[in-house]
Amino acid sequence: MKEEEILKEIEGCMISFDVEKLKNECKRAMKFGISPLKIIVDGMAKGMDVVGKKFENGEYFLSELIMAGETMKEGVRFLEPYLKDEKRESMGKVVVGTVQGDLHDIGKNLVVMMLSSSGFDVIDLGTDVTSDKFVEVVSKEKPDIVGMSCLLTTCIPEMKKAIEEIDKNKLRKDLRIIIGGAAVSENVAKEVGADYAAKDVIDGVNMCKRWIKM
Ligand code: B1M
Repeated sequence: MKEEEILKEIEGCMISFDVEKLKNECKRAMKFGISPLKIIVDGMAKGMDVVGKKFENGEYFLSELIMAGETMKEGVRFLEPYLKDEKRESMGKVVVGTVQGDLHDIGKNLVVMMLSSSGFDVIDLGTDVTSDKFVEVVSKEKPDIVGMSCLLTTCIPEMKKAIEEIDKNKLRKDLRIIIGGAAVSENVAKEVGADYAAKDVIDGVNMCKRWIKM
C-alpha cells in the first residue's frame, strides 16, 4: 500500500466518524513511517474538509460536525504522545487564542501543542477571545508572537478589531501577529493587519521559528 492510500483511509475514518478504525490506521501509518503531524494535516484535517463540504451542501448536519470534531479530538489525543517526541529547542513566548465569536478549537489546540513541543512558551487563551483579553494578556506577558485562529468568516472583523486594539495600545513594537484557520488567507491577513497567514499548523510553526531566529 502507498502512503497516499493510507492517508486516504485516515481521511475516510473522519468522514465515517470511526474512531477505532482511525486509531488502527494511525498505528499502521506510523509503522509505515508517516509522521504523526503528516497524519493529522494530510489525513485527518483533509477528512474534516470533506465533512465541512458535506455540511455546506446539506448532506451532513450539525450533529455530524460535532461527531467529526470528537473523532478528530480522539485521533489527536491518540497521536499526542508521538508528537511530543518531535524536536525541542528553547524558543520565544506566544499567546494563542481563537477570536471572539468563534468556538472552533481543534486547529488552535494543534498549533498550541506543536508550538509547545517545539520549545515555545505558549499561553493558550482558549476560544471566543475578546480584543480586550488579547490586549490585557499581551500587555502583561510581552510575548514575541500573538497567534489568532479564525474559522468563521463572520469573525474576521473581530480579528481585525483585536489587532487594531493591540496597535492602538502601542503593543505592536517587536510583536508579530500570525493568523490561521479556515477563514484565513493572505488577503485576510492584509485586511486585518496581521503579519502572516499560516496555511496549516506546520507552516505556522515554521514561520514562528523563523521570526525568532531573525
Ligand atoms: Co464549524 N464551521 N461551525 N463546527 N466546522 C466550519 C468552520 C465551516 C467552514 C463548515 C462549512 O460550512 N463548510 C463553517 C464556517 C463557514 C464560514 O464561516 N464561511 C462552520 C460553521 C458554519 C459552523 C456553525 C456556525 C454551524 C452552526 O451552528 N450552524 C457553528 C459555529 C459555532 C461557533 O464557533 N460559534 C459551528 C460549530 C462547529 C462544531 C462545534 C460542531 C465543530 C467544532 C468542534 C471544535 O472545534 N471543538 C465544527 C467543525 C468540526 C467544523 C469543520 C467541519 C472542521 C473544523 C476543524 O476542526 N478542522 C469546519 C470545516 C472546515 O474547516 N473545513 C467547520 C480540522 C482542524 C485541524 O482544522 O481548525 O482549520 P483548522 O486548523 C488547521 C489550519 O487552519 C491551521 O492549522 C490546522 C492544521 O493544519 N490553523 C492555524 C488553525 N488555526 C491556526 C492558527 C495559526 C496557524 C495555523 O496560528 C495562530
